[in-house]
Amino acid sequence: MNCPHAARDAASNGGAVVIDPMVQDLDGETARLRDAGPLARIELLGVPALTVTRHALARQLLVDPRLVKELDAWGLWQRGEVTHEWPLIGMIDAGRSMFTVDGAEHRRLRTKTSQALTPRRLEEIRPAIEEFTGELLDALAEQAEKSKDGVVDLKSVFAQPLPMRVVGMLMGVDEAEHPMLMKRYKAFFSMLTPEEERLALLAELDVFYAALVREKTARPTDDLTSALILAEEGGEPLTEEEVVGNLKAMVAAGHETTIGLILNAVRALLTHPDQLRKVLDGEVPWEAVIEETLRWDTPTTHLLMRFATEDIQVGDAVIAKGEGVVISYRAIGRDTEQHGTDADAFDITRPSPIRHMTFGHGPHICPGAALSRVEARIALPALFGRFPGLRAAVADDEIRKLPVMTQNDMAAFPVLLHG
Ligand code: STR
Repeated sequence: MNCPHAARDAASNGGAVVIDPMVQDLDGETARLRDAGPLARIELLGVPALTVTRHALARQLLVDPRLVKELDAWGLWQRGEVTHEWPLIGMIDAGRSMFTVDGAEHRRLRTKTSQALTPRRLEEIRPAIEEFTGELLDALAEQAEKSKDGVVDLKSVFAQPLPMRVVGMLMGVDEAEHPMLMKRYKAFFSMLTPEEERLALLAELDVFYAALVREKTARPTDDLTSALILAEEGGEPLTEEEVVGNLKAMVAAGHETTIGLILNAVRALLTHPDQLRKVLDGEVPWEAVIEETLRWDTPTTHLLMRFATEDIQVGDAVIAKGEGVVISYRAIGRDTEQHGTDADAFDITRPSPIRHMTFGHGPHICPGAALSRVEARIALPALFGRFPGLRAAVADDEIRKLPVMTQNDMAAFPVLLHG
């Protein structure tokens, strides 16, 4: 690799937007990306890529079969200019699963998971999600009681454990393992984690998931992991590697992204009290809060990565064969061509339905979309119902993002439960 971790300025890299690993100014960076055009040049820790910053272009490229997930199609990887030393490689080289494969094989890997996550099937687990929510609201009250100033971290006590419990239940991961998993994923996503440590923790996770898959093979239960193992009549069963790949994709995606949805919605409502009033008065449905949060403050900032298998003409520009293409969902949510000149404003009264693209588009569209909506639809009204005086314990500009390049992660969200 040329100049791996050096943050070069725009002048020395042909005007590419350098993505800040410390995430010091997410709104500024989102605006710069949008201003850099529909297909912007970016630099990710010294590695050049293109990124899509417009809704319409993403809609087109996300169904283009010339863009593939297969890492071996990446020119920089073929030439050894990107290696496992690049801190973001784990976002792409995540094992064989529905996240990393295209075409007919992708359908084979994905079908069972998407069937298990339809709104109808999710009705069956709604009572369990409500129960987890109630328990975690109790935990919030307890923690606030214990702290001398009444301040409690809404992230670590509520928004983080809830999605972990839900995806854990769905996939059959024992509750005793949840703290271990949350700790490892936190380190995986953080740019401050030393590279050896990141590689070691991924290896440990692989050992853990492989053991779980073997256990479920020996003693299947009624979770999705067991369903993925069991051969379909007439169909080609998934290999152990494929089940492990899907399992880890589900756990990583299922808990990481929904934390952001819940926290960003609470933050947006607390900083827009007039809109919170409308929701609590029943004038605007919770669904509108959820969809507007998904558009305005996307849990995923950038999704890595697809590769061009041939030259692709895009307007006057060309995505050259072998180039890497990122999808910048946060910029896409703020696309003025799609959402109007006030795209930067949080407004739950926008004409419905809000056509955002936060769950992606095309064959890889998020299979967990309905699940995350159910979780947020339960968690948000329950939280504000139990603590109507909920407010932030720090000024909004004191809320820090974690040093995570691809995800929109708050470090913590200190709140007071009673206004
Ligand atoms: C994290 C590391 C891992 O072991 C497996 C995966 C595959 C699924 C990925 C996940 C990753 C990172 C977060 C992703 C998720 C799919 C959806 C989620 C990209 C690489 C989003 O942020 C949209």
